[in-house]
Amino acid sequence: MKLIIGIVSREDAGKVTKTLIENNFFVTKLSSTGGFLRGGNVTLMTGVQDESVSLVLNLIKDCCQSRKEYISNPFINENKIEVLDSLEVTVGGATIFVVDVCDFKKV
Ligand code: 2BA
Repeated sequence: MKLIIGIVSREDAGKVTKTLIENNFFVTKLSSTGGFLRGGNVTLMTGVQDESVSLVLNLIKDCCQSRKEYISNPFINENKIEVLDSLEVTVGGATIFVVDVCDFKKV
């Protein structure tokens, strides 16, 4: 068994969750925050049998778009606030970890 941990944008999370449920997978949604952009994203956890991993990865991939985001970080230095030039980063589709599960129980 594997635990698939997918970090997706908030815009894509609803579609990913709906698709996984429609395909009879269990999913848990956690609100999360990206360390770099410090913006909200969503972390999805799905426990699946090994043979379903590639299907789940494809379902997530099909629902997630990569998009450009911009940050203009206020930089605070000796009580002066300067706004750095806006920085463009490409975010996603999805960042996915596939982890071995050594035990799984529902009690
Ligand atoms: P954030 O940390 O907010 O990162 C958003 C985007 O900023 C990243 O998109 C990447 O394009 C850029 N970025 C992040 N860290 C950077 C750095 N140190 N230098 C330059 N650019 C950087 P994605 O790679 O698609 O990541 C989207 C979100 O997935 C991340 O949001 C983070 O929440 C998560 N993530 C990505 N890689 C991860 C990893 N190795 N471990 C844990 N979480 C990860």
